[in-house]
Amino acid sequence: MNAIKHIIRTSCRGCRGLCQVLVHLDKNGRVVHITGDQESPFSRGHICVKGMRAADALYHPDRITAPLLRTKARGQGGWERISWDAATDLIAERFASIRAESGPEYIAIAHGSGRPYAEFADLFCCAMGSPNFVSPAHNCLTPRALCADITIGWRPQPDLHGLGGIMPRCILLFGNNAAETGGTGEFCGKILKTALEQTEKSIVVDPRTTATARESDLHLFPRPGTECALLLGMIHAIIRGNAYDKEFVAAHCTGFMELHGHIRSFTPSWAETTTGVPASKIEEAALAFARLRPSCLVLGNGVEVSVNAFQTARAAYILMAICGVLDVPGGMARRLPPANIRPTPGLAEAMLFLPPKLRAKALNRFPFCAGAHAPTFWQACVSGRPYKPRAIWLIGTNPIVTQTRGDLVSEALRDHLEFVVVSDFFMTSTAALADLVLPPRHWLEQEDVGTLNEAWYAVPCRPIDLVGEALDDREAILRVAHKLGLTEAFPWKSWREHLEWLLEPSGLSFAEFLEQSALFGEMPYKKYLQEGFKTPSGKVELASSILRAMDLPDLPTYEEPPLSPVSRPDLAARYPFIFMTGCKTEAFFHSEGRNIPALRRLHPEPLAEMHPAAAKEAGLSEGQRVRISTPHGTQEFILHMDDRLPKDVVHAEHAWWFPEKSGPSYGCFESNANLLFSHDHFDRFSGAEPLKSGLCRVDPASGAATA
Ligand SMILES: Nc1nc2c(c(=O)[nH]1)N[C@H]1C(S)=C(S)[C@@H](COP(=O)(O)OP(=O)(O)OC[C@H]3O[C@@H](n4cnc5c(=O)[nH]c(N)nc54)[C@H](O)[C@@H]3O)O[C@H]1N2
Ligand SMILES: Nc1nc2c(c(=O)[nH]1)N[C@H]1C(S)=C(S)[C@@H](COP(=O)(O)OP(=O)(O)OC[C@H]3O[C@@H](n4cnc5c(=O)[nH]c(N)nc54)[C@H](O)[C@@H]3O)O[C@H]1N2
Ligand code: SF4
Ligand SMILES: [Mo]
Repeated sequence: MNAIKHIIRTSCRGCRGLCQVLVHLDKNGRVVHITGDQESPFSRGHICVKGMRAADALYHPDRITAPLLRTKARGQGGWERISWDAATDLIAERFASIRAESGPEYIAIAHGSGRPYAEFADLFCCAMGSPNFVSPAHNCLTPRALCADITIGWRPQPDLHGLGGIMPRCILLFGNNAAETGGTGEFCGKILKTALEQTEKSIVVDPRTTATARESDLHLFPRPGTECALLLGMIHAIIRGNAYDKEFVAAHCTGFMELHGHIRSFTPSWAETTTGVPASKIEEAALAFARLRPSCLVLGNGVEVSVNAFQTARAAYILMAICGVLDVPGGMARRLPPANIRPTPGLAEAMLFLPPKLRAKALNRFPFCAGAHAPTFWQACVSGRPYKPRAIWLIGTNPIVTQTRGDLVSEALRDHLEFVVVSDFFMTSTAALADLVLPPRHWLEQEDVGTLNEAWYAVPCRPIDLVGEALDDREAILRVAHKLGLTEAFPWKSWREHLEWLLEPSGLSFAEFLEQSALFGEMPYKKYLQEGFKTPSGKVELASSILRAMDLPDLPTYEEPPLSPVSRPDLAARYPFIFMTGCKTEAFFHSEGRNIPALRRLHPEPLAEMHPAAAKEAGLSEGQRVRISTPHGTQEFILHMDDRLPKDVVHAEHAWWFPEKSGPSYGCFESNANLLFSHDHFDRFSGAEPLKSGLCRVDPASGAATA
């Protein structure tokens, strides 16, 4: 093993988290290994296998190291290396001519999940005048974030760090497996585990028995997709049990009387009928949450990919509010970022570049979905209705496998869009259909002021090593923006200059910032006593005036999933299992990691999981290749027995492709869970898709039907 010559502290960006890590280098400055930083107040030594193996992607032999221009027909391979200057010239020229000929909305920018370049990508899109920024946001974080904005005026974070000197007495994990995923908030798995060890009552609401569920004090197994009903039953139990915080409700909430009337019929017994969770357990969970204050509720992606995404979040925020846990120590905190650094301009600032007449051109039909709605966007590319986008720059996303109807996405990229640019480390199924592929810097190559959604700290990200001509995504965006004359939105000459601008109020240069371990925000609680809540009434709106003004129901109701044994008994006869997809696994970040041998060994095949008893009944055995069919398609997976699942539920992993197979598809149409959904069903508020509550059947891959 190589001798370690240096250790450099930096911050991992291998998922939506931001763990502080130590990178161990040899005498040539090459990364030898990466460990967790025990001194980090945020991640306290945590590191996952993706973080540990990050250098395997950095130095991967297949990594794209220079801009590549297509020389043959789309998808036929044949790439020519070109300079960054030529590449950025080409993008600027094509975008400028399409904007002049057709209008800015004909150009789209797509990005992936929670990436540090997302703000720059949105800003660039809006600055060009296009409302069509495309992302997984409709299925990830945005439904609950926009719901928090209209209900509370800010986005509550579970106070698992106990910054006010008090830890939560009750933690309710709701469709969230953050011990393995880190979730989408400002805490990592280790912080959650520590908080769970200290709490008096841990409650997990999850159809699967995750490791956290197994160790919890109370585990509720709702039928997938029904958790909004569960929350309504809990609110009923709390109000009927007189366990709500009357003082907080009287002083700081509107609409309690309407809620009181609305909730009357949503008894725990009603919720039992819908969710399958015994009424007594619903009451136990509700009363524990209300009485063991401070308590916190951690929402997750399990309840967000649902036609109830927005209403589930509404019910969850109402529950927090009536229990008086908003912005109290150990409850649901409102974080303030460090006051002495400027925030990177976010979506709100980006939208200032879009006058209402351009906003209205977004390929989006949902009121609580920002930018374009991804499925609507891909449909428009193929159908030309209401118009046909002409160009797209996809930055760090692989929608052929991560979004529904990859067949449509692929058709749009291959046959319809006139100009396709992809920024990615590797030649993915999506990148293989591009005209131009750009190599971004990996987090081990980036310099940054690292922050997260609603976090109260900023940590240094130091460049460790650089491979080939990789360029930071944000530097690439800046260069194209400047060539298009977008200097009002992008006044910084370079990415480094932007970082210096962020830090200016602190008096620190970027070099000086790198000497710090972190910058902290203050953490005063109960800020609403001075500031109120940023809603139209200045209070928490249990009944929402914004929804009422939009002619939408102002109190949450439950909608049965469109494909369920209840809504479609006719289909359930042929598709007897409830179908969940995309519970995240530790080794992979969505579609990433399949080409990293150390990660792939941990998880070599695309798995479909079912209970051993159900498999036995169907005559299926462990490791067998099976066909999963839904009314929309059939894909193949390897069967894995999982006694953590209910007998009537099947789970299939999402985002599989096979980099070892030949391009351009790299096997992306073989085990692609997202080909098993249609574009017929969406949450009518946010446009979220029911990816964790469908119907399916399972057959052996070779022939006869068994299920
Ligand atoms: N290792 C790894 N970490 C990741 C990611 C990754 O791909 N890999 N992705 C990141 C991203 S972008 C996100 S959004 C987060 C998501 O992280 P989480 O919020 O933890 O989301 P999931 O893993 O999708 O699902 C969480 C849990 O919800 C449960 N669930 C599924 N359906 C239902 C339901 O109908 N009701 C209820 N109550 N529960 C349900 C699942 O069984 C699962 O255990 O993870 C982030 N972290
Ligand atoms: N069926 C089903 N589908 C789902 C989900 C589900 O639960 N079920 N979950 C959904 C969720 S929550 C999300 S967030 C989406 C994620 O969907 P995507 O964002 O499309 O997923 P990723 O696999 O993270 O795409 C990342 C690509 O970006 C590249 N990349 C990584 N870092 C960078 C970088 O810094 N710069 C650039 N330029 N490229 C980079 C990687 O190599 C990879 O090819 O998937 C969704 N899809
Ligand atoms: S949890 Fe995320 S941020 Fe932390 S080490 Fe793993 S990949 Fe990196
Ligand atoms: Mo996500």
